[in-house]
Amino acid sequence: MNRSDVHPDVVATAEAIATMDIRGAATIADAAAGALATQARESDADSADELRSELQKAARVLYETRPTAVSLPNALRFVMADVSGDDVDTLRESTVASAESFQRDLDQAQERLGEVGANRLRDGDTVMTHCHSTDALSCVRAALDQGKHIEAIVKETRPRNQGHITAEQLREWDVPVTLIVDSAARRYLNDVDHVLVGADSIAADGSVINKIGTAGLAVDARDRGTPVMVAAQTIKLHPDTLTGHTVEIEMRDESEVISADEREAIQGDPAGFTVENPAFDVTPARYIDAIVTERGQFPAESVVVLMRELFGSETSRPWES
Ligand code: RUB
Repeated sequence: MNRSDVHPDVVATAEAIATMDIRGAATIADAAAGALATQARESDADSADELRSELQKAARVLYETRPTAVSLPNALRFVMADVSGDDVDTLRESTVASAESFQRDLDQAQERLGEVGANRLRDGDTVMTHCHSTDALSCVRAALDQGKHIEAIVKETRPRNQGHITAEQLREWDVPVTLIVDSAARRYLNDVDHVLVGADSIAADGSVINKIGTAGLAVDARDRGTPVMVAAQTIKLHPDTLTGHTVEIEMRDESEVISADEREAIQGDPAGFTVENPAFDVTPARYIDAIVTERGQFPAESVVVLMRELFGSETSRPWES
């Protein structure tokens, strides 16, 4: 594909998503919508057809960054679905308006799901978090706004330590935080009232795809009798799973796990060893107590109904010609 038709700011956004300077499913969706608006606003296309082709190329560059969070393709779908115009200016304005309206809806959905999730949290509860999820934190924020005292045990989330971002945000809100290494989670599950995580994608069978380590945490939580709550806007529902597709799990570079120097130091035999770095895992529906969305709270097994209602059986792929 010729990337020269794609605005440099869009390419920069795509690179920031790929390198995780922009990360987290909702934030990625917001950035992708903003990038499509930039492409429309800054384009010097002479015709609507030319601008349409540029938008498709921009969507492709964004789509190809990270494979697991469905909020990215869903953002491209939602923005492009509301775009129309026979002349270039009308098309430009409608793209910008559609992207801005999508971004507004995203913010409102997060606020609304926070209120729903907060109703599950009681005054004095402790939550255990994994990774950094703005949807999950929205539930804590709303509970605090309701005047509840909430404490948190925060898993650091190797290899990229997104738990540190969660700890920082919670401390800004004056929430007492205990930071633990991932392998200490089971030890502390008796001390918490909820496991609270976000989602990158939710499949039609109710399984939740989230940061690697979520599935093991959920199994341990069930063993300990601690409820697992997933906070996820409906943009995390993966419509392709309605027709049997599975969700691709992103494999990331080994340098996130071990540096070249460390590898050198322990590589005794010439064949060396393999490093695997899957970024996400799949938690089956049976380990999840509730999925909290802006449309209310659902048992994981029933999200398929919501998915059909919101997406139907056919989904568009605006990044393809
Ligand atoms: C982030 C992650 C988050 C979800 C939900 O992974 O797994 O739990 O994306 O986040 P990464 P949000 O750091 O690899 O992007 O609720 O903010 O959408």
